[in-house]
Amino acid sequence: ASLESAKKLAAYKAVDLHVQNNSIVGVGSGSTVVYAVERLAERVKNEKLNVQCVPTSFQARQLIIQHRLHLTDLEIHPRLDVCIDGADEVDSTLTLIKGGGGCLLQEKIVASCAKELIIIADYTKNSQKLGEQYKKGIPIEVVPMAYLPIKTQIENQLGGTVELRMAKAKAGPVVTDNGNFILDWKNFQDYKWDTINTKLNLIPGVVETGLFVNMAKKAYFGLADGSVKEQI
Ligand code: DER
Repeated sequence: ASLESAKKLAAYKAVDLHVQNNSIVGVGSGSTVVYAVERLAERVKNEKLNVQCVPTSFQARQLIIQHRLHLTDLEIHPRLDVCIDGADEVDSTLTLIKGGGGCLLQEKIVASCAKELIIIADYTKNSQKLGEQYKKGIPIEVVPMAYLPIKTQIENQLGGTVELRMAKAKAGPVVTDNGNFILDWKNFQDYKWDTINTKLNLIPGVVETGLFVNMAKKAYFGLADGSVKEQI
């Protein structure tokens, strides 16, 4: 199966198993989630489901609106039944790297409000340890004025190299949906990720990290042979 069909398999399985009538659903960001929104819209139409969706980015918001799904937010629904989202890498303990698409802040907030975070991904995200397959670094959202001292502090305290994420379709750095910059921390060694997540979040100017520790309840990986592997 192609990478895209692997993504679709995982997305459909997650929507079919974790969404029911009256579900309040957190919609993640990225390319895999597109298939989940497609399946959600199909099920809402065919089964006349009452589902409301909380977006995790401008992209997710557009997907919800384009598929005529009911848009809501955390002010109306501070508690969600499920959040379905992608990941850049998943390790053997279900610790995630997220933020490859630059949407980690709202993703982590919405995921934290959901009873269960369900991850959908293709087989290239399924690793034993973080950094095995995903080589673009751990994303860290930072307040723009502080990016350089934060970069220096991470490199001095934790090693590796930290790069300011530059935009492709715009001159200068990537600016997130929240008006912040993204740093990508590469060549990191194997760490206790909950400790690292806390250390990083304590650095003044760090808004959030792409380390999702002890958050995911389950991950569905679409495999090359057309099957879906579940990891809990
Ligand atoms: O940026 C993000 O956190 C996305 O969810 C990313 O981790 C997964 O994006 P993909 O489904 O396009 O690989």
